[in-house]
Amino acid sequence: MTEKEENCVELRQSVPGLQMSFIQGTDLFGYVGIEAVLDQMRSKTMKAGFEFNIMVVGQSGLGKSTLVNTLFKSKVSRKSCTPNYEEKISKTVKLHTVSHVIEEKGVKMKLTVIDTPGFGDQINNENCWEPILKYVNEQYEKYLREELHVNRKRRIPDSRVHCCIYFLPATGHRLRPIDVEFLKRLGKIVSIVPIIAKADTLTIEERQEFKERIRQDLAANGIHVYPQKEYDEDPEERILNDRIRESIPFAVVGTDKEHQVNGNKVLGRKTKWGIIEVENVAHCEFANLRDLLIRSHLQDLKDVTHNIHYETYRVRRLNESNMDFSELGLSTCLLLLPAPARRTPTFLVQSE
Ligand SMILES: Nc1nc2c(ncn2[C@@H]2O[C@H](COP(=O)(O)OP(=O)(O)OP(=O)(O)O)[C@@H](O)[C@H]2O)c(=O)[nH]1
Ligand SMILES: [Mg+2]
Repeated sequence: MTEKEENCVELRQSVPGLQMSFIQGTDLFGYVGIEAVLDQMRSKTMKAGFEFNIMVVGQSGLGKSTLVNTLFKSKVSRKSCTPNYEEKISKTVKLHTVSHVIEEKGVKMKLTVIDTPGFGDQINNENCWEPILKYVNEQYEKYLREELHVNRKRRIPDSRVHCCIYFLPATGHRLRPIDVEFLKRLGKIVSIVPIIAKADTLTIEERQEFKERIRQDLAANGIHVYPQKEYDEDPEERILNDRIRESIPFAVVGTDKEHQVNGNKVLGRKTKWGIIEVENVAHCEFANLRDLLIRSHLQDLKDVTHNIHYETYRVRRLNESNMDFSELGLSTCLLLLPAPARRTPTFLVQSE
């Protein structure tokens, strides 16, 4: 019996209702070619490229710029870059964004890095998170306005923050009050990935204990970090994400220097005692962070931003009465109806 025939028998036994149409389908017409849609999607994505916006938050000197450069193996966050957005909203925190197009094997990614120099650097850091929350919400607002416009663009430019990497200093203690205050607020509107910066300053035991204490503090303060359990889509994803949740926050080391180790070029930090290899999982958890952000969860970060965080903003905004829709060329009466009624206008008519 061929493999195909074996599969048919198996299917006939397990799904009696479905067996005939399936068997007829394969026998009479053979291969249909539905899977080719994957190639079509791939070629469309390659042509169009995609946007990925990443925010880095943490005190001065914690290695934010170095880590972004380590992640994308380029001088993405170089100080000499001309920023495409710079706003000194408050006396303390500035926001500084730089965009780059990175191309790899024909896939183009427009990467925007939002840096937040000055965060938490003052003696009095009261409300220092305000400009950051404002920036995140402004990007949702921009997207919403584009989406609501009568003559909207075919592809809405996406400046929404897909991920915020939060740098914790390697103190070995616990979360500080500023971390708790900031993460509590930001976790409600954006996906946060907390990391322990400059982890080479901790011993293995200190690192493990610090990670454990941070996880306890995050849970005790009801702080949501990425990936959130509630948004796991299936058991397979849950198993993978549980493993990530168990090792968060990643203890990372950054560098923009290469060194020779056993004849190979590696990214590393040279110390008197040897080379800390940034991408070596035995030395630090940089590779886990890179894999999460780029190799395994990049699309999910974009999906969570759109389907959860932006959606929450959109629903709240459309239920508010101070939105000026006239400038978008829209009738206010339709949009100001409560969200469920807007989706099912027939129901409204029937109940009247
Ligand atoms: N030991 C150690 N030093 C690091 C690490 N990452 C960066 N550094 C060093 O820390 C210093 C500050 O790094 P930056 O990347 O400029 O820090 P930053 O957070 O961008 O600082 P601001 O731009 O001032 O907010 C540099 O001398 C880096 O070489 C690390 O993982 N371990
Ligand atoms: Mg910097």
